[in-house]
Amino acid sequence: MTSACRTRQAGFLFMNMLRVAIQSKGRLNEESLKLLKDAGIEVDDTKRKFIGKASNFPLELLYLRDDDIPGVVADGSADMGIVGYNEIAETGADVNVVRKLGFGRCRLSLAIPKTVDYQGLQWFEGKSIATSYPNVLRGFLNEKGISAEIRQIMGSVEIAPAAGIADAIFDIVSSGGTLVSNGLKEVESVLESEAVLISRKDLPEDRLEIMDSVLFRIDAIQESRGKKYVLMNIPTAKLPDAMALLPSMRSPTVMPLALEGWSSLHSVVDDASIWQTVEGLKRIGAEGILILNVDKIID
Ligand code: PRT
Ligand code: ZN
Repeated sequence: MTSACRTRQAGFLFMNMLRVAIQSKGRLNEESLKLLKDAGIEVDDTKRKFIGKASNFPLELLYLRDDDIPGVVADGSADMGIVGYNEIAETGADVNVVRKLGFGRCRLSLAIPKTVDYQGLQWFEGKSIATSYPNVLRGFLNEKGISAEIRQIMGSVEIAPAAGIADAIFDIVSSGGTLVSNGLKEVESVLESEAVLISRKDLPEDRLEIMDSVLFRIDAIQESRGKKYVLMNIPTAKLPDAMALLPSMRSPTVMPLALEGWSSLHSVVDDASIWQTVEGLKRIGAEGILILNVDKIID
C-alpha cells in the first residue's frame, strides 16, 4: 500500500501529513498562501491560529515569525517552510533549499550617508556598521579582508547613522526608498534574496510522496509564469515564416483548417515579447489571433 493510498483525501483522514511553516503576517504571508491556493491546496485562512489544516490535501500550516522558520524546519518540527533566502543565509540552518519562489525579492546591501564620497570597500575599514544580519555581514567582510565593527540591532537599522549609532548600515533593500528617505545611499549589494521553499533534510519516507506532489504543482505554476498561449489561422504556405517568429516555441501544434490552404497554429509564447510576436504574425497573414492566459504548464 503506498502512502497515497493510506492518505484518504475524500474523508479528510490523513495518516501522513506534511507540515509546512509559513510567515504568520508580514511581507511573505499573502504570497505564500496564494502559492498554496494556486496549487489547489485549500487552507481556511479566516480562522488562522497557530496551525491550519488544508481541507483537500494532506498538509497543515504552521504560522510563525519568519525568523523561526529555518530553525523549525532544520529540527524537524516542520517538514517544509517558505522563508526569505536572507534568513537561511543568516541562520545557516541545515535545510535543503528545494525551490526559488520568485516573490519577496530584495537584497542585503551596505549603505552609507549620501554625502560621503565613496571610492570603494576600503571606506568601511575601521568603521561601525549596524545590522540585523551580523553573520552574513561578517562573512562578507572577512572574504574582502575588511575589518569593521558590527553592531547588531534588531529593528529600524536605517536610522542608525543619523542617530550616531553606527557609520553605516547593512540591511534589506527593495525599492531603495527607505534609504533615500533616511539620507543614505546603497554602495555595495552583497546578497540577492527571494522567498524560497525549504525542506528538512531527514524528511520521513511516508511524507516524500506528499512533498513531491507539492513540488509538482508548484513547478507547473512557475513554468506558466510569463507565458501566453497563442492560437491563429495562417496560410499554410506561411507556416515556416510563422515558426521563425516564434523562437521560443516548443512542440508547435499545426492543424489543417476546412478551408484549403489554411492551417491553425497554436503555441506558447513569452509574455514579454507578445506584442512584437503578434504584430509580426499579422504582417505575414495570420488571422483570428487569440491570446490566452496560461494557468499551469505540466512538462
Ligand atoms: O514578524 P516577522 O518577524 O515574521 O516579519 P519581519 O518584520 O521580520 O519581516 P518582513 O515581513 O518585513 O519581511 C519578511 C521577508 O520579506 C524578509 O526576510 C525578506 O526576505 C523579504 N523582503 C522583501 C523584505 C523586503 N522586501 C523589504 N523591503 N523584508 C524587509 N524589507 C524592509 C527592509 O528591512 C527596509 O526596512 O523594507 C525596507 C526597505 O524597503 P525599500 O523598498 O524602501 O527599499
Ligand atoms: Zn522577522
